Amino acid sequence: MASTTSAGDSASDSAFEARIAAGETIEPKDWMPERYRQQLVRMMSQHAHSEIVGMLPEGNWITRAPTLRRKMCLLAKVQDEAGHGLYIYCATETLGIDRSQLIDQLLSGKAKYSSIFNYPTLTWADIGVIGWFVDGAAIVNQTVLAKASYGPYARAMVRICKEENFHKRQGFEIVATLAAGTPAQHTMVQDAVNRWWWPTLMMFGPSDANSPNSAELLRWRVKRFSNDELRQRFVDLTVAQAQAVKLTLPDPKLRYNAETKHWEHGEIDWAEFKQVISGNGPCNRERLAARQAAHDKGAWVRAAAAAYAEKQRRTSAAPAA
Ligand code: FAQ
Repeated sequence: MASTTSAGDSASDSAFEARIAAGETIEPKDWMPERYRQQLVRMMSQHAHSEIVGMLPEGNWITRAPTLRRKMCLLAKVQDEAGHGLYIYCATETLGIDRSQLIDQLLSGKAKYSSIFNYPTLTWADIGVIGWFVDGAAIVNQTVLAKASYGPYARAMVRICKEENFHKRQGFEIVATLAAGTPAQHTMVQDAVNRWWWPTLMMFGPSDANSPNSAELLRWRVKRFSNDELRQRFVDLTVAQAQAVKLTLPDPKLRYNAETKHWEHGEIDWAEFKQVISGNGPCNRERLAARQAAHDKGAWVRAAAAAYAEKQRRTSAAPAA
């Protein structure tokens, strides 16, 4: 478990900052400032919650996948997301917080999860676009987090990114198939692109000028690039992919700047983002209600585990006959 001491221990603080500056990896038993620990618990638990809540919009389509192959891919993808959530919960527990506390924070609304999972999946094309955009954005963000200063988080990201690559490919394949299909299929996938583009850009978080956590996280090398830098990287990668499948990104201001060699995009609707992260997005209530119902249904498992642990404790405490 992580060890911290109260603020003001400047020798420990300086030694910690020197380790970060030298690019060292911080491990659970190493000393760390309490604030570093808290920031990691916040960010990692929100990430874990996102993976788990993120199963809901896609899980909704498993029974309606159009072919057996598509169903198998989607099933595997959704199961992978569960695994990602579990790795990241385990990594967060190394910081001295229990998973049940983290789940309570999610269910009480204290902890956030990614804004993107509060939008509905209206058609099969949404499943393709989620793989392409949402997993594509997650890869851009998480490839960098694989170099984060906290070892357990960074290591979890390595495997997760490998799986996210499969997720993105299966999504892009669905999109490319629909885009080259009948006019009705092309219209359906263009509609999904129109609805998911802006919410995907919001996944990267508020603009740098309005990102209260970034300075600290960048200084401690948890984040290696800012929210806007990663968002830009995603836009630059995705424009060419959209062109390849003849789909239009819904931004009339999108234009290539030959000097900066970047695609400039229009203004993000930050009012919508604020609404979604404050619990008022299209599906926030539905998502939390689904998580709460799953949690309630699992109560017997937790009770059985607690009873078994109690039995083990009694058995090991009893004197040998
Ligand atoms: N949604 O100061 P910053 C995936 C909050 S995984 C909701 O910039 P920070 C895989 C932020 O928490 C997707 N809230 O914060 C998959 C903070 O509030 P707080 C999840 C957001 O931490 C695919 C406040 O705004 N990935 O997709 C969002 O420096 C398909 C101020 O923001 C991760 O979690 C948002 N989009 O930067 C699964 C990656 N953005 O806590 C299933 C790890 C910001 O102070 C299906 N996380 N907020 O109350 C990160 O990289 C960072 O935490 C950011 C936010 C970039 C998300």
